[in-house]
Amino acid sequence: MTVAVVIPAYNEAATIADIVRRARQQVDWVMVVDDGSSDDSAARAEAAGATVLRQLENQGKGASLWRGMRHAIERGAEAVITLDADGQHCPEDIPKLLAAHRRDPERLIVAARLTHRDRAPGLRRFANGMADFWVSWAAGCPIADTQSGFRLYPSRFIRRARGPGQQRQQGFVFESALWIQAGRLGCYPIAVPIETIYHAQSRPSHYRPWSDTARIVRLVAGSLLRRGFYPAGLLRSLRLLPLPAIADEIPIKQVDSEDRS
Ligand SMILES: Nc1nc2c(ncn2[C@@H]2O[C@H](COP(=O)(O)OP(=O)(O)OP(=O)(O)O)[C@@H](O)[C@H]2O)c(=O)[nH]1
Ligand SMILES: [Mg+2]
Repeated sequence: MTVAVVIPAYNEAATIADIVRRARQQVDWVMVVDDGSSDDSAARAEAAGATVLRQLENQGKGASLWRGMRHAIERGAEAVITLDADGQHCPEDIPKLLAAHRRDPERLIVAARLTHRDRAPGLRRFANGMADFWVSWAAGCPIADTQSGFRLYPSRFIRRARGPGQQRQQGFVFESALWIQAGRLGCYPIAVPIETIYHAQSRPSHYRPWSDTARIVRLVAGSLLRRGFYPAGLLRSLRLLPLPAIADEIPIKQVDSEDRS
């Protein structure tokens, strides 16, 4: 199976080479999307063995992920694994995602930070718990750790999914939009548990708690409003109703655009 690892990077010179080297021990094809970094992330990634796609101006994590994912499937990848460049995701966990994909090739896989959750800062834990509830509701299926960027996407899903069109959707919110699309397409996510890692000395987060959370709230609110609050989705996300074998047939182009709400 041809698998590509796609790593979005914005000023990650401190960690990128180590992550690329470790990822290459698991998978031959590792791609870094450098998003207008002002440090030498791109050069370090290349020297460590990654293919580097460069964006001269910063476009956001979502836009970079989408570019890397499309690039990979256009060149024959059957699945794309995304992971962060800052050392919070261990490339050594990649085989767990691949094993889950072999068992269930149509579904998305999320590496969920379920072990040692107490290592995450309290506020972050609270925000992630809220996001899990609302995003799962809008997706109409239970999703553990919706804010984890360590995922496996089957190429069939990427071909059917819609990219981040508007500028406001190109950042972190895009990964939540993909969950909603996955629910609509019946590619219900499966979680594989991983460790929660927060390094004491790590750089400040690029996630902006207010504006990025507000974008996720708008995305979910717009999606729920358009579907009349989607009561079946709420019950399914809480495991009070079984998931349908065939997804609710809602064309992807009508969903997930906060700008149309
Ligand atoms: N391409 C691109 N990648 C980004 C951008 N902002 C963040 N990233 C990458 O996205 C990944 C996650 O960013 P973080 O800042 O660690 O955000 P987070 O992991 O959600 O938040 P924390 O839990 O606080 O670390 C890293 O690989 C970053 O380099 C961006 O503007 N463009
Ligand atoms: Mg991080």
